[in-house]
Amino acid sequence: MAYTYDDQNIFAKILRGEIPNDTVFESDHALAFRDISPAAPSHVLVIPKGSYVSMDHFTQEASEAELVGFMRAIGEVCRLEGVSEDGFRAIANTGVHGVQEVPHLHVHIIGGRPLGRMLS
Ligand code: DGP
Repeated sequence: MAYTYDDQNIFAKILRGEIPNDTVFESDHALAFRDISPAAPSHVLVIPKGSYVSMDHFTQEASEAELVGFMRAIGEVCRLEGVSEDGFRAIANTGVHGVQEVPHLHVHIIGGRPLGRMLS
């Protein structure tokens, strides 16, 4: 599948500094910031700095450095948020069926309370 990236999406604007964000972690390849509508005491969005719509797009086209940088950023956020020990959920809502609102790849890191099962 060929992907078209909309550079007017909200996360692209955040990356360009056009919209403020509450940054938790930043590296060469990733930015992590607090979700505007948190679902739990800790709710951080981790995004690659490159223009990728989804995990499929990202893993097809990103460099090794981008791939590693993104995964390391997720680990950093978990440690910084203190959710590694008790656990958390990492979610990448994707496409229409996944109810993805913002068409820039993002992984939700949600934790800080028991989350219950979620497989529906
Ligand atoms: P989804 O694409 O369905 O995974 O959800 C997008 C998430 O992004 C949703 O939890 C709310 C969050 N969000 C939307 N707009 C903004 C924004 O301008 N700033 C921040 N920090 N979060 C946003």
